[in-house]
Amino acid sequence: MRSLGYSTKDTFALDSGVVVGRVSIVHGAHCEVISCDHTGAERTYDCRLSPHQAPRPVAGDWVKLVNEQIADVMTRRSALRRPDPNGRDVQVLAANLDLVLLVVPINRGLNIRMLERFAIMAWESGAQPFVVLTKSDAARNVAALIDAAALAVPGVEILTTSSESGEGIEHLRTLMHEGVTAVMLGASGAGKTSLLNALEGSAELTRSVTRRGEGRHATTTRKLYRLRAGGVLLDIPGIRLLDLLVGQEGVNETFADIGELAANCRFRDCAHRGDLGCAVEAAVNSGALSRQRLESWRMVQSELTHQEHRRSPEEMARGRRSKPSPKPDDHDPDE
Ligand SMILES: Nc1nc2c(ncn2[C@@H]2O[C@H](COP(=O)(O)OP(=O)(O)O)[C@@H](O)[C@H]2O)c(=O)[nH]1
Ligand SMILES: [Mg+2]
Ligand SMILES: [Zn+2]
Repeated sequence: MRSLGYSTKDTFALDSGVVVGRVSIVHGAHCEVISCDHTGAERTYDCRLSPHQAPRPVAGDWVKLVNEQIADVMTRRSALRRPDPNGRDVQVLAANLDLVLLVVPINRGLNIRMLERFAIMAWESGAQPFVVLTKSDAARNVAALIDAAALAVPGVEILTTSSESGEGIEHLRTLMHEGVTAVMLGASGAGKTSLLNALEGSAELTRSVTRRGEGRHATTTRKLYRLRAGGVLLDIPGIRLLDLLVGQEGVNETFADIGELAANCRFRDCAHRGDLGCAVEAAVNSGALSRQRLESWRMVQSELTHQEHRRSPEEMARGRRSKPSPKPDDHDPDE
């Protein structure tokens, strides 16, 4: 079970006589479950998904098998979510994660806004975010970009990597030890597959996708890779800014610097928008906080309101009557 990422953080007990497995891929109405018995012998099951199955299993889920079918989905200790296509519901991308790698390239500068949003989504998942700035070999002013990233996601560790030079790869490997389940959150083209190949020391994974011409298919399935370092990596599709789910907790964590300043605002419900005695705006005026940072926070806050409205039709109708809802930013330079 350890080889599948079972960790001390998983709360379910491994009773004898009960077959427990981990979901590796979901495709349509089927999913693949890998189980492992006390001797360490593995077995893969092809399970049918019943439309009544709630919650719907996703990659990373631990499930109980009865008669080779899923009888129960174990309580998730963390889950990465995004809005579903209609924007009203949320879709779970991967479950039971320990580490969310925010994979952002720096060969053409750093997309701060993307980094902030990935961090919000990661914090919301309940797993630990970790920033991986990729393509450092092709980047300029790396030190300045690291500083900018540190301001954008306070308290989150940052690593620069290059799949070309090998920089940071060994460090990454040490994070992905046995019992760790990780996921890479990044736009397509960010260097995720190259990173995985660098970690594993093979070009196997990229090749198999192109050779069989399954590029499109491969991005819609979810996979579970057992890494040589001992951990498990769940593959999710490349994420676009549009796909990001914004939540208040994730915003608070990601903008902890603004939260700290806000404690000194005169009014507890200060909107930091020309309010009397606003400590956040005072910090911008004194240069202690960048104006861009406050702008990011404002944008994310209005997106949060917008997403909440979309999930509640009555609220949305009410919002339409009074004022137009702010539009989320749907610009994604990588797509
Ligand atoms: N210079 C440089 N290019 C990279 C690096 N990693 C990936 N690339 C290039 O970036 C492109 C996208 O990489 P890929 O791993 O497929 O990104 P993915 O879509 O996130 O899986 C490819 O052309 C890679 O060759 C790197 O460390 N340095
Ligand atoms: Mg890829
Ligand atoms: Zn204020």
